[in-house]
Amino acid sequence: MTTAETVAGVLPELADVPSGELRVAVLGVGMMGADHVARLHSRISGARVVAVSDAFVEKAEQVAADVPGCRVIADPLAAIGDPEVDAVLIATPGQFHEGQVLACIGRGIPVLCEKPLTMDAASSLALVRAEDSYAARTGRRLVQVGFMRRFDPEYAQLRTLIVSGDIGEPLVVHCAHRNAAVPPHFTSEMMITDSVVHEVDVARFLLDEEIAAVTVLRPRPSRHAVAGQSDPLLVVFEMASGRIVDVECFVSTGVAYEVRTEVVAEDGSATIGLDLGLVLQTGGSPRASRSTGLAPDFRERFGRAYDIEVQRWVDAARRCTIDGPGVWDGYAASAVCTAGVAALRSGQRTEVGLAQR
Ligand code: ISE
Repeated sequence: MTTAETVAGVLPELADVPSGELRVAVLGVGMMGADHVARLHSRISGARVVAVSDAFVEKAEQVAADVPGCRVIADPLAAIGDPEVDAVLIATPGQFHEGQVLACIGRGIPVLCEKPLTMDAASSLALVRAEDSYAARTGRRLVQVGFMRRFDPEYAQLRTLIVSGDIGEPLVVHCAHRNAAVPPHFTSEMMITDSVVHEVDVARFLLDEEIAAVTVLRPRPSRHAVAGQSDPLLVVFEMASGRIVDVECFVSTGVAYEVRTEVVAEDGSATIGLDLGLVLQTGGSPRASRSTGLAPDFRERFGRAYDIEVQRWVDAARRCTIDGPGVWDGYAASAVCTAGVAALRSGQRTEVGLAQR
């Protein structure tokens, strides 16, 4: 059987595509979107970028010029509606995600949406409801959310270790999320919605339960912090079962991109993100592989995770499904961030009100 026949048997939209490749439109070609275009073009199999869209048309033209056959479609909704587009990767600013994801659900095509799913819990819930109603009619899920850390080999190894029970019941998780620098428009609220949002997903992914309440502490700000910003922040998640996850979010360290996670469990602890591989401490001596240096930014630190994420999304889209965090995970993260922003502003412990599924 040729690839085209295999795929045509599964995803009806690909029946007319001679190569059987998934024809992807990438919306938003800033730093992350341009990185995804390059990834899809050069490292991912079974897909090709046929259209790009960006508010800055010149930028879109520049990116399209490197991809043979790629068109610039200025209006993102027109790109979603284009009959030669089978799937969409959204990397536009968060405020545009709701309408764009809704349009993909409306057309019944798979979408990988970069985080955050939307800017608040209510709009994310609207997407959950829209996809649920599509799934009830067709049995298909369409929306995958770009929490790439789930695809990072170290995070995957850490989760496997927890699930194995070898370190016993996890009790506390310590996360450090440090960026060397952020742009001047980056507010304290964005530290929650743009940075800590990854730790929200990590906490839910590693511990397999929801976050019940959030508290945000503001230590004395660094003199390097963007004016008016509380940097660093200390964010505490109370998990539904009573475990605690603490997150130090510090986005103007001037050092490097450092994302670390330590799980402290009843019979040992394990740490990732030290550039040492997974470091396990269980009564014997710590075990670690050798260090190779710190990554300057998230594209380098999580490059492999992004490659795995996008390849698995393409493979799944060709089989009419998703393979990774879905719309509920995006909604849960939005709900925690909405509570987190309220906690940041009020200084009070804030409960997360999750809707019923
Ligand atoms: C950025 O948007 C990301 O998603 C990075 O992974 C995160 O570490 C950074 O803080 C965010 O600004």
